[in-house]
Amino acid sequence: MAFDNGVIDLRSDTVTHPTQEMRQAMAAADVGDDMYEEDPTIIKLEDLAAEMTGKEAALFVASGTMGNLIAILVHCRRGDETIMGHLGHTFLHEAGGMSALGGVFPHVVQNQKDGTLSIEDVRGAYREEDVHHPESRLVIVENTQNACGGIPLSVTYMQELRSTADEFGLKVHLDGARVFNAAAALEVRASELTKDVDSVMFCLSKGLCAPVGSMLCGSKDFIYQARRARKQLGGGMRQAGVLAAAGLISLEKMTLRLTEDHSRAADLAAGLQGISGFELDKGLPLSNMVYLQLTQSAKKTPSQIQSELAGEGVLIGQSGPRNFRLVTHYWIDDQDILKTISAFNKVMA
Ligand code: TLP
Repeated sequence: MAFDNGVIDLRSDTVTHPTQEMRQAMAAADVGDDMYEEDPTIIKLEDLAAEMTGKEAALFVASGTMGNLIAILVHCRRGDETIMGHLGHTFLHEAGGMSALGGVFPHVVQNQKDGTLSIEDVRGAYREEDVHHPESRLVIVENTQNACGGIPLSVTYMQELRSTADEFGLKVHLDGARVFNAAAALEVRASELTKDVDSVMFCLSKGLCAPVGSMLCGSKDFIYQARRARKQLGGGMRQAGVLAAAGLISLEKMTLRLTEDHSRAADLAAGLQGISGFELDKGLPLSNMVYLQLTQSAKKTPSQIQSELAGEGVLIGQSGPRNFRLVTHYWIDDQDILKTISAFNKVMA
C-alpha cells in the first residue's frame, strides 16, 4: 500500500499522508475562529485529547516542536534549567528553541539503553537553592524514546519519576510524540502513561496520519498559559477545524491500529537481521522503529546503500555515520516489508 508513486517510504512516520476518510472529513469540517475559541471541530479535538490523556484541558498546536517549546516556556522562567536526556528530541532536534526563545538552560544527563533517565541521575542533576545555580525546574522524558530505538517507558518508571520529581519540587513534561505507540506496545491506556506528568505533548501527524498538528495537554491553568505562549510564538489558529477534523480520526481510529505497525517493524527486523553487513544495534524493535548499524565487513558506504535502495523504490533514513532508521506506518503493508527485505538483499549481495 505504498504511496501512489509506488515509493516505500520508511524514513519516518512523519511522511504519512492523510487517509481518504481524513480528506473527506477535512472538506466537510465545521469551523470558526479559534482565537475566539469558536471552532467547534478544534474544541471537540481538544476535549478528546484531554480525555484520552486524563488531563483537564488540551491545546491544538502546529507541531511537536512547538508543543514541547510551549510546555518549557510555561513551566520555566528565564535562567531556569531543564533536566533532559542526551538523546532526547528536545535536546537533539528542536533547534535549541528553549534557550533561544525562553532563556532556559538544558541540563543533560545520559539516556539509559532502555530510554529512561536513571532516577539516580535525575537526583544528581537537581541543584540545591544557591545563588550560583540555575534553578532546576523541569524534567523532560520521551515516550516512546525515539533515538534509543523507539522504546516504550513503563508505567512504573513514570510513577518513580513522578515521586522523585515531587521530592525536589520539579515539574515533569512528557514528549509523548508517539505515546500512543508506547501505549499500544505496553498494552495500557495512554492515560496510564500520562497520569504522572504535569504536561504531555503528542503528535497527530506521525503514526496517526494527520497532515498537521500536535496536542499539548495539562491542567486548565497550564493550558491557559500555553494558549498565551502559542500566541506569542505566532501559532494562534483561526479556521483550523479543517486540520482538527483529521486529528479526530487520528484519535478515534488510528490509535487503534498501531500494533500492526509494530508487528511489521518486527517482521522487517527479522528479515534484515539475516543479511550480512548489518546489526540491529538497538535490539529488536518494541514499537515502529528499526535501527540498523553497518558492520565493518560491509563493502558499501552508507550513502551508496541509501541511494541504491532509493533506486529500488525504498527510502530509509540515516541516523548516524553508519546507522540507519526504518519506521513503519499506515502506508506500509506486508508486501512492502517483503519488497524492502528483497531490496536490501539485492543491494548487499
Ligand atoms: N521527530 C522526527 C525528526 O525530527 C527526527 C522523526 O522523524 O522522528 N518529539 C519526538 C520524539 C519526535 O520524534 C519528533 C519528530 C518531535 C518531537 C517533533 O515533532 P515535529 O516534527 O512535529 O515538530
